[in-house]
Amino acid sequence: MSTVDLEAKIPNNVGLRDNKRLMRALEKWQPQFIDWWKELGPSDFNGHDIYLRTAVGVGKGGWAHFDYVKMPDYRWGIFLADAPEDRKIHFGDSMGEPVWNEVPGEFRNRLRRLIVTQGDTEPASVEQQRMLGHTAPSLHDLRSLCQVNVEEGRHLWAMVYLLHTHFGGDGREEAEAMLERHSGDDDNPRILEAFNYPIDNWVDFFCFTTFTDRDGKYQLASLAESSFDPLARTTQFMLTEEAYHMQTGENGIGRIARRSAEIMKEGRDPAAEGAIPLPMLQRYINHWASASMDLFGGEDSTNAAESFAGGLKGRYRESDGIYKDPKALQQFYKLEVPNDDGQVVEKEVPLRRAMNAVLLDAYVADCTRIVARWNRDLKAHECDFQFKLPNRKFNRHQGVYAGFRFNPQGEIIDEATWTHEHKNWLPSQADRDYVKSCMKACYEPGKFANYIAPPTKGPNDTPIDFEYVKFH
Ligand code: BYC
Ligand code: FE
Ligand code: FE
Repeated sequence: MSTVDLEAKIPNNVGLRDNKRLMRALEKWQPQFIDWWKELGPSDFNGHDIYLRTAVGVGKGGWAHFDYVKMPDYRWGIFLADAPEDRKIHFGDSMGEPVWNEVPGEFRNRLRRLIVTQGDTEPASVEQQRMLGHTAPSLHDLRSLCQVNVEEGRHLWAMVYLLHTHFGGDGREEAEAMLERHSGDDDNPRILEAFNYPIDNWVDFFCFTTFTDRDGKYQLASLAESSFDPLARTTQFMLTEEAYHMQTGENGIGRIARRSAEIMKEGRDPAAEGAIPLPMLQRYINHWASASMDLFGGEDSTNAAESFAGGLKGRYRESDGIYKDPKALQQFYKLEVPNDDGQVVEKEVPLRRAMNAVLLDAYVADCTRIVARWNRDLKAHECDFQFKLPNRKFNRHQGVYAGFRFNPQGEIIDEATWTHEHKNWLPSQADRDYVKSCMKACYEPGKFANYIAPPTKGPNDTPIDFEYVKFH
């Protein structure tokens, strides 16, 4: 078991005290991070006392502590999950060899690229969400937003730790660049597309935490299989925090849908009273589900093949031994690919090159379960409307379906049909204006904006009228 040092300037279980050079480097980065938080984070809520969870260790059960804290005073720590000392590489070309504690030269660039890409998404999401507190539908939701934001900040710390510790001077430069790229910036945007889209209302936020944080879950899970042990253990621990982010999204969309269903059950129209019509909610789901599917990269990818071969990035739950061929050299993946004649044909791709598609399969199955849960709740409220996860071919900007038009059912369509129909499938300006008009802050304990039902329970067994955020 690792020892946790909570007294240190940067709480950690990585023995920072014994590595003065690293400690100094990170202590130099810390004020830059705080400056970034104050400038580009949820800065208008920096003076509030917020009931937040802080990671304080990695043991099962007791890993977190709840208390009131002002966000800039949050104790962003560096934690690696415990792992067996003799862990072995369990997939790819080097199977059976001991895992690495240092970065092998041949994989240095590829690993750095993966870590930087992962790290970049974390502050990006905080930037995207920075104004949302002003329209929080309740104190409960305002707290959730702040919780998600501080933890994404910690995830940035997790990646910056790896860069500083294992990548020398260029790692330190990459750490600084994390605070220089900005979401939506014309000249220096965030790396992945979805992290440059605005999130300025709570429908976007709950869709993002449902679908985009869930991409985070699958990417982190595949990095948690890595042969580079520090990366595996860091991402393993990040997953414990991620569960709450996805729950925030799933519950948020579920509560908005339930509120609309309640209004409809009484024979009234959600659109007439500032609630969200369900077909409109479906369009936001379509937008964020498809944008999040793009985050898996191309379905046929040599990058993915090399990351797998090198043992840098495995499949979802690779270490559970659920795959027949841990080297993935024998099999092919049947991929549906559009050809130039506008037909979708099946192509056999060597399995290693299809690793992004394999991970996307696991993701789609997971999203399908979430949508089914929303639908069960709608049924329970005597509502006929049912949500549908858009087909993975719909509205894609990355991978083999990019550049073609598909409807949400996954049928290929021509440009004219797209032009005519897309406003029924993706949020239109009118939708955005309407949703914006519904966003009204509700800061009274136990009260909720009209478009959203209360949650069934609060975090850490708190009652729903708990004063999650103290305004002074
Ligand atoms: N947008 O070979 P390809 C999270 C680029 S979310 C823009 O097909 P590859 C979180 C790609 O970089 C999880 N560019 O894909 C959630 C490549 O460019 P280069 C984040 C894209 O490399 C919520 C080129 O296109 N973690 O944690 O096999 C809140 C060809 O790509 C996109 C990770 O992403 C895109 N969507 O796979 C907070 C894990 N997709 O290199 C946090 C680390 C692809 O030719 N990253 N491109 O210039 C990876 O594993 C891989 O980089 C990707 C792409 C899965 C993203
Ligand atoms: Fe994260
Ligand atoms: Fe997250």
